[in-house]
Amino acid sequence: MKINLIGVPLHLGADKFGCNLAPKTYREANIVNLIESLGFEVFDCGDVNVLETDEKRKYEHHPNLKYLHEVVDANNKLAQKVYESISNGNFPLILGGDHSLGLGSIAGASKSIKNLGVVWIDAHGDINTDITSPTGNIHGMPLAASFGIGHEALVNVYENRVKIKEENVFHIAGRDLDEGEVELIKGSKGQFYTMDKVKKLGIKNVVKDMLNYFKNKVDAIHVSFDLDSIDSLFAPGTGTPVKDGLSVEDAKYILESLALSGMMCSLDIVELNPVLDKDNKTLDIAMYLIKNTLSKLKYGLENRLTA
Ligand code: 4U7
Ligand code: MN
Ligand code: MN
Ligand code: MN
Repeated sequence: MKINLIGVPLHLGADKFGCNLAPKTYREANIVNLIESLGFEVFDCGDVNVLETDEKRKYEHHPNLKYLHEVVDANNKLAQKVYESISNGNFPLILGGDHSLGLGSIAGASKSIKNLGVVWIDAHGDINTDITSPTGNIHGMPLAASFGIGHEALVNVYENRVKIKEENVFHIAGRDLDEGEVELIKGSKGQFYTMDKVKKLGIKNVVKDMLNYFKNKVDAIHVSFDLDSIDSLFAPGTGTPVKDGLSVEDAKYILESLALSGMMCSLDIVELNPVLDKDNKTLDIAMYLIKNTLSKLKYGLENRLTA
């Protein structure tokens, strides 16, 4: 098994310049060496090609889905790379870029894995639709679209099918949810462990619940980690920072536990905005989390093979 790096220099889903520079920032910080030093073979698949566009064309395709065509195009390309990586027996590490890329990652992973689980770690719900979104930014919609809710252009990214079951979603660290999102969560079959709930239960119990929930339920798990899940005090370098979030050690524990479970098949690290990242604080956290998570992946594979 190799680690496949896939960069996604996309910011159109966030409508804010900066996170498109993140893949380059990770490479300049020697992410390849870091992963190789853990004993992995790394193959860098390079960056997904993002179409050029300009501000004037933001609403060209839909009044409340900014840059719809460009975001869908990037996700179609990403999905194919993720699909190829997993079906070749490798592990894709997707470096964002804005979180609209979750659409493509999940589309690709769910083509290889029949019954895919998704852990979405995020201050935000990312379950808006073109109808509920207060911003029109597609990075606030990918999770809903992946379980079949929202505009058909997003639901049908890459392939015309619903990608995951709503009950296969486990969301952690929500604390900035829009009205429409709160309504959706109320009737949802997914699991939503908001920050309030995390504080009440403690991170160990959250992880215990998560692993129990997925046991005998899914074939593998795609993990989508939005750096804004971490408290903005520690990780200020994201486009939409929110305070009162996870500590770095909480985030590390969640990710390491998933790696050790042997169920994790792919990982997104998204929303690093190098332009806003004072003293590389958020970059350093991202690198630390990637290092510790992947270092547990080997043990996870052994767990899977001997299970
Ligand atoms: B991210 C927001 F309104 N909910 O939909 C929206 F607050 O991928 C923010 O989690 C979405 O960073 C943030 O635009 C998307 C807003
Ligand atoms: Mn066009
Ligand atoms: Mn997000
Ligand atoms: Mn977020």
